[in-house]
Amino acid sequence: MERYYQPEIECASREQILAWQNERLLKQVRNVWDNVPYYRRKMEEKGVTPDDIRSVDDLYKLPFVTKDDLREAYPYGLMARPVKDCVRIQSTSGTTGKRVVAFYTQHDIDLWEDCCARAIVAAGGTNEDVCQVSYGYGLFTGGPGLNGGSHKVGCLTIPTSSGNTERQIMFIRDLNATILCCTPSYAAYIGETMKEMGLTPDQIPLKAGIFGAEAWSEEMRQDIQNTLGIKAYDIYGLTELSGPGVSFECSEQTGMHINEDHFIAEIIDPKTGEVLPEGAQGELVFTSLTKEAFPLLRYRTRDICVLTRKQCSCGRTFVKMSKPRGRSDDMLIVKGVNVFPSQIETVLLEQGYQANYQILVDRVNNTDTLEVMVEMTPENFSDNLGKITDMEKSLVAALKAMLGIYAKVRLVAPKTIARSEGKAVRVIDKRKI
Ligand code: DLL
Repeated sequence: MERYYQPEIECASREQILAWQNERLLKQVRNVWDNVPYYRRKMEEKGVTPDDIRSVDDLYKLPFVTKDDLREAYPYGLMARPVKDCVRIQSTSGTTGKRVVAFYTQHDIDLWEDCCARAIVAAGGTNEDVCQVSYGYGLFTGGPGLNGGSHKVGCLTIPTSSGNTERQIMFIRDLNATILCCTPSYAAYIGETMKEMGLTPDQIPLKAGIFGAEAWSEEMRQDIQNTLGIKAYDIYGLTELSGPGVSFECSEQTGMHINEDHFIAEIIDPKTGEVLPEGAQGELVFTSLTKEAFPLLRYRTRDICVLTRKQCSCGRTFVKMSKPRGRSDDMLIVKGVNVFPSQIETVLLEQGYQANYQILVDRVNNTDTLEVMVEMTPENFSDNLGKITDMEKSLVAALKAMLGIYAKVRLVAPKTIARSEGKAVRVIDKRKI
């Protein structure tokens, strides 16, 4: 039977959800106009005042906020509350440009942890569960967010953070952990290590995993479910909007319910900014309705996905987003063709490989080159050159069928590619260097 953390909210009628959104949106727009000079300037530039926003239908009138705005306003320029009201910051890893720093009041943290608690209960969690949180702790939102959610549900929480994989497995087994929270790539690595230790799924007490923070394919889900003997649930979020728990998967495992009492989602055409109808693929844009310290209106995530309001068998009424196909800035354009790393991953897993791969893009004599380095698995490993060439050829053909372009394939021995304990680095694009 499906269980909910806050059933009266998660299963509210559409009218009720819309009523909450309308009321909170008006309040939030007035709040940023009054308290954030950066926002007021952006709204004035677009010729819009709080009086122009009377309901969610007027959302399109508001200007977008982008990562560039966050950089420009860094660090305090988008805060709607004085520092004395804030109790925490979290931050992104800042691999591209300046870090994003997000601020939280105690109330912000409370609501964020509720969102994470909804995800844990949707994955079957109760106060009888032991929840191991193997996302990184510290500035990254994964550890603190799921840790807080786990406390709210009343699970016994094991805050291992990431790394030290054998110790992770020791805790899972010794303390009978039933729920594992980490990135999907780390879950795969934990599974691989368990296999090497001779452990079969029935010797592992886990029953569910809550995996997110990076794109992962359906095939990778199957792989992790089989290796760990669990049901694997997706969870999505970003630092700018608190962290994990913006949306989460239910038992149907067909996309993530967006916590619409806190966030309004839109899909736009990333090129024109035009709002697209339900079912169309485009860039996800969020408006945070309840955040006090660091509210964002129409924030462009760069994540590409599809929204659906089709009734869900779990009983939740929140709109669902598909797994992000990738980020618009992760999308590779190779010889003019759009390539998402997730498409390559799908092919590799369909062909019996695991998600241990790296994509190398370069430009030689003014022509783009695409190379996929893939590990053989212990099962299909061979050191016979003829056999390896045959295996490479068959992958080249499968990739060509999926992508429409030639990708060179280089098979390497198991354990050649570095494993990730957090977000995996899949793409090395030398053209940018
Ligand atoms: O990754 C928050 C998080 C932590 C989500 C733990 C889920 C679990 P950032 O580091 O700010 O925050 O990165 C946000 O990661 O815009 C997406 O591109 C990507 N992302 C997050 N969740 C998913 C997911 C955290 N389930 C960026 N599937 C987002 C695909 C995801 N991509």
